Amino acid sequence: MPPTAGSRHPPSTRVLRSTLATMALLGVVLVPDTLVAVAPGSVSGHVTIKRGRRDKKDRSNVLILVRGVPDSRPEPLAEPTVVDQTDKTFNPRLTVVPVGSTVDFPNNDRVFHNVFSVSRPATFDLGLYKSGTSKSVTFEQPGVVDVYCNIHPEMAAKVVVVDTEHYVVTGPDGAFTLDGIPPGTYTLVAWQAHGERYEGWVEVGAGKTTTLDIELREERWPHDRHTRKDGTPYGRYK
Ligand SMILES: [Cu+2]
Repeated sequence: MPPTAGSRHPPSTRVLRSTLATMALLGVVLVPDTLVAVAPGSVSGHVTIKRGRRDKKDRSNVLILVRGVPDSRPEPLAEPTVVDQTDKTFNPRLTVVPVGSTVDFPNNDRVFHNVFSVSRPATFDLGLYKSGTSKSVTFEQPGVVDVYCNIHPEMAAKVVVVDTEHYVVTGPDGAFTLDGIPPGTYTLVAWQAHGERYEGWVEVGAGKTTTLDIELREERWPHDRHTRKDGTPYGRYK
């Protein structure tokens, strides 16, 4: 006879076992909320960069990020970050921002510039603007955004928009540490503006640090050819 609703009979041992097995499969933990929090882990390591046969001394500007961490959407930067234009150069050439952040592009040069991008994550044209003025872009989509000037072909910068809070950009020593990652198996990406990238699994244990050394090969900067904002090649200019 099937049990009726409201039956006082406890479930059979077999039913209880299979329920527990299902809960285990679903990752349900039968402990009070205060005990559920699992100690986060870390990933740390070093990046080395090969240029030709040599190890590059400056190992900065490699973006390291961990993909696939649940609930890892970042907060936008509280204040805009700045990509300056001086001596017909963008400075810095690489900027990494969390999605939703704003970047200011002040013109501190003696000449006019026209900052634009035709990259899919952010297409914009700030138009010609003079020394001492500034324009801004808010980056809403993750991805790599190539920023150029429509007048000066040698002006090139990249804004990388990330949709995780688990990222860091290396300094000259190439060391990196990412803390506060919940235990799990994720994809770790090491990306540089020009050259090889690395992508591999990383296992993060509760309260543990996973170490990882990465070697990347660099290409020359800038190696990419680009057109003006309307798709035509740059002509001669004075
Ligand atoms: Cu320019």
